[in-house]
Amino acid sequence: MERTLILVKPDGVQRGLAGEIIARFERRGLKLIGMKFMQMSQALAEEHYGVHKERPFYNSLVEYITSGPIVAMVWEGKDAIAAARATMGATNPVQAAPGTIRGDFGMEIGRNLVHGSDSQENAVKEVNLFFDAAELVAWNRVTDAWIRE
Ligand code: D4T
Repeated sequence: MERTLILVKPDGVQRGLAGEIIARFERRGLKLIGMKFMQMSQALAEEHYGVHKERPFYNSLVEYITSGPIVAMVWEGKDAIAAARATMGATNPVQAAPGTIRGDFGMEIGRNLVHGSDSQENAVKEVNLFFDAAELVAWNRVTDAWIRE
């Protein structure tokens, strides 16, 4: 079972799309095990996007992600990382397929609405960066038998 960190970025919240975005992961069959509404500090943003520090878009990326509240979530499931990224669509919304979050709601890479972990290693790091263990909830979902074989 994998876990992935998903963020509804500030544009998603400001545009009133948080519920719509959350619903897409929920109805896909991923299981929500942690969620908080928060504003990212400069320090948290710099750590989260540390891998992009030398890239030309780094400063605008940090400015964007700290510019307003976000919804941070942990979703769990078999192949959760790949499933969530497929639901999100390509990083650049212009290239994202219709039916994906970015393909349905986005126009620019710098306003791409959601973040999702891109590997198991990064998922573990990112979940730990945003959540304490006590903030994650282990629960039985009664519909699991109809979602997983
Ligand atoms: P995130 O991390 O936001 O889920 O995006 P991805 O995992 O899909 O894409 P990424 O790590 O390659 O990029 C991180 C973040 O930087 C923005 N970005 C990226 C940008 O503004 N300009 C660019 O040229 C690139 C490559 C978008 C996502």
